[in-house]
Amino acid sequence: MRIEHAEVIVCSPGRNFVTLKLVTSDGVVGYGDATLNGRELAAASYLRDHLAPLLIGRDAHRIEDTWQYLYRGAYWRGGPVAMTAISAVDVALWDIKGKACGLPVYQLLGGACRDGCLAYAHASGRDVAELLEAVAAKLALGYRAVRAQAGVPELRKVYGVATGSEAYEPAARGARPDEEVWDSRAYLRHVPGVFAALRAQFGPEPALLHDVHHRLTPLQAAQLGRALEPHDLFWLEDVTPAENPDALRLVREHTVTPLAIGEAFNTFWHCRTILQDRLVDYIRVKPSHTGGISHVRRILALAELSQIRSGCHGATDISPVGMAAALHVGLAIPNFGIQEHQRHEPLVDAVFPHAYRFDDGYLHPGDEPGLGVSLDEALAAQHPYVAAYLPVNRLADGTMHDW
Ligand code: GCO
Ligand code: MG
Repeated sequence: MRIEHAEVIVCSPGRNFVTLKLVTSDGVVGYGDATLNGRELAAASYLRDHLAPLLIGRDAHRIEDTWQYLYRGAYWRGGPVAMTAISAVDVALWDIKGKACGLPVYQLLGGACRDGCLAYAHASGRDVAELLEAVAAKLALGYRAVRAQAGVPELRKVYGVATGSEAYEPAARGARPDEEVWDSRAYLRHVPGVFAALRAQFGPEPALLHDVHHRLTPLQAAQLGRALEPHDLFWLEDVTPAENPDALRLVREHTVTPLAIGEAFNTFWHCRTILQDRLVDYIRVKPSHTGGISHVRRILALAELSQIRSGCHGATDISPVGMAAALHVGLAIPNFGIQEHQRHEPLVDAVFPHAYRFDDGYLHPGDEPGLGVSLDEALAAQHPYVAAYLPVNRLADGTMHDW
């Protein structure tokens, strides 16, 4: 079964997605997600101009060999653009293998280790009252775990907090990124009270998560972790900038609040120190940006040896193809932790009809052969690419800040 056709489809049904479509000599179609938020066209070009021509004529069943060929074969290894493109090829080949065998991908990965994947929803509010309502709404939908983000009184706008009645979307359409103003001290003063209010309202049972988006120094992160200890967080995410795992050592020494990191990692090499030294409790690598199902599976197998669990990134920029891939892995690994579930808008679900489903707090990938996701190409074509960016973050004096 040879790969006969490789095509990159960029569409924007409300937000941008890059999808790889592979077709084999037997007519089997496989999809992979190559969406790189705010840098979509770079990943599309890497795939279209550099990888697609290498795929034609290859044996579609040789998933691992193709991964090695694309990763080791390139002198310029790693990085988000290349790894997102390789991820899409890998995921599309697992989709094809599943369809060729008539089995859902999770069966090829060893079969289900659980009945469903615990999911966490997003809730946010410009103030605490609004956040309490948003969390109550997610619990009413059946979620047992909720990520809570709140506006900070001194700050006009905070990333991760919806500005109106609509769910927040990480990237905003426009030719340049929006600029937000950040103040770590104001944020640190505010957050512990937010979680005290959430526990007072909802009691000890719901799992509560919080995302810091890489904005603190190690000492500030340690202070926050400690201040949140009485409120029993499921995890505190991305407390310090992602590229420096050593920053987490100091955080770890001073707090027992569980930590998560990894949504911006693209190979095992970003994870090595963290896994070896057990610097976090949850690792957020996912098939879409971290080398596909093949590479994520390896990282998570190593994580298991350090009692670290998975917590796959599942924001709206992970397409339904990427979500399905994460769910097949999540169902099959022994050390699954939790799956982020920022729901897509109905138009996205219409462009990518899928078998995965949410029920009573858990996601299940479904039992269709392959990933169980398809692409309505005619509908996708009605929604062409629109430039959109994640915001940038400055301090009050104009200094650029991490996020
Ligand atoms: C999360 C996130 C997202 C990311 C976005 C980047 O869901 O945990 O941090 O909002 O910033 O997915 O592309
Ligand atoms: Mg995050």
